[in-house]
Amino acid sequence: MSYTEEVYERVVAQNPGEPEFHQAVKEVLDSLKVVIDRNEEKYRSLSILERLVEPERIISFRVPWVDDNGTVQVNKGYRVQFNSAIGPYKGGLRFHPTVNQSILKFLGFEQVFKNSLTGLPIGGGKGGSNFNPKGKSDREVMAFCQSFMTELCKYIGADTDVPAGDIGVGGREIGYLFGQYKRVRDLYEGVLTGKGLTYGGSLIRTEATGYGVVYILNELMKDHNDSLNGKTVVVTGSGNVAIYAVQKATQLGAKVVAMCDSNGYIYDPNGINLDVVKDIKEVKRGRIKEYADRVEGATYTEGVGIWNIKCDVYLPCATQNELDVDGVKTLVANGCKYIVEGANMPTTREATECAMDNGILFLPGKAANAGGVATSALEMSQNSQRLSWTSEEVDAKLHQIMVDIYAKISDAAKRYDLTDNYVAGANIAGFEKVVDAMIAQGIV
Ligand code: NDP
Ligand code: 2IT
Repeated sequence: MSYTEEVYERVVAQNPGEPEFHQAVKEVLDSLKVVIDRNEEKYRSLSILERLVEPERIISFRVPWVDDNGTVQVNKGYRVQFNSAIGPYKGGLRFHPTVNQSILKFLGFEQVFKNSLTGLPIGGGKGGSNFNPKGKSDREVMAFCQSFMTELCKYIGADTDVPAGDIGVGGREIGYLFGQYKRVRDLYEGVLTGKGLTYGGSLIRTEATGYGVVYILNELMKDHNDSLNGKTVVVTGSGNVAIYAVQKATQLGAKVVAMCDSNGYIYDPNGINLDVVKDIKEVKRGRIKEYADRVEGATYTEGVGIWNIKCDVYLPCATQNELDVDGVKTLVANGCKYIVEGANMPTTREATECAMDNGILFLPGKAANAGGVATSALEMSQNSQRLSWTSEEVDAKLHQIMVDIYAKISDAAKRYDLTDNYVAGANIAGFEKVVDAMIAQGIV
């Protein structure tokens, strides 16, 4: 059995009941086999892979808070501090009822390679809670965030671990979390990113993940003598990543015709009116269904199946494993040529292979959505300098980072005779920097 297979079996045996974590580890280890095989003895002697798949630390805690009826609620809170070889732990917080240790370990593991690809000095981490912010009052969200941070603040800091947003955690939540950190620790520091612009946030951080997805898509298309201009695009989700992917794709001449949330999807043959989506989602915190009531010619379909809409480019920007083999087969049959992951691991393993086998050009989330965390790292730099940069400066840096990531993953794939396999390219290029730093720092 190869070293990568041995370590995968060990992960499955030692982390029972964590299917998402197993899935993320398997994809990375399968890609790394070609790299490990060339130097197996060295990596084995240092137990590099065993260390890579074991989080440095997992913090798990109780989060009690009082709801608007005066009832005491209790949620689970976590922070997975996965790997600090190249910098302080960095990664988002997810508040969603499905959050558990498996999901946060998969996200933390992916984050290690993603953060490495950005070229910036950030290690990998992830955290969150099974708290469901949907339908909660602002006061309830604040009470939850304050309780969550009262415990989490013992383990984070501007040079230790810097959380940010993810599903269910946006500007409102980051504000409440930052306020409580400052109050308890008495430190005004860049301990969180995605902050509001009046208290240390960076311009373009809100837009960064979605913009980055489209910037790297643009590089991929240029490299294949194609362009976004005139293309039909489907974007899944209607949260932070989806909204700004739609905005940038539209600016670059594409027509985005569909978006969704967890209840259903909208189709607008005239091209999505993003002002309406922003009002529904960012202002009213409503459902995507309302779009069809407000925009003439648009339709709403309850349930899954957004992949049935014909498109040239498909950008899954909602959640893990949202796109399966049947979805990909339909996309292929309808002539789709590009899948670029805005979400983390939105495509199942089988669906990813099916897409690549059918000639779809496929960019994995750890490369394609890295613009968010990269801009978080730019927020950290600005906080350290106690300065803030203009939106043009931040956007130009973000754009260059995405261009560089495309070059890195494309080059890594070519070096191993895997041209156009950007899944392997991203895993290999991400690994190379982390492993070099781990070896240099000894057995820690
Ligand atoms: P948001 O909470 O802003 O939005 C999530 C969106 O996805 C919502 O529209 C939500 O719908 C939808 N969604 C969630 N679950 C499902 C489901 N099972 N089926 C269909 N739609 C679903 O989160 P973000 O936009 O921040 O995150 C989206 C993805 O991008 C996640 O995978 C996240 O990890 C990843 N990501 C985020 C980054 C960031 O900077 N925010 C950076 C890099 C990656 P509903 O309202 O119905 O729940
Ligand atoms: O998955 C991700 O990269 C994020 N949710 C953003 C993390 C960050 O620290 O900005």
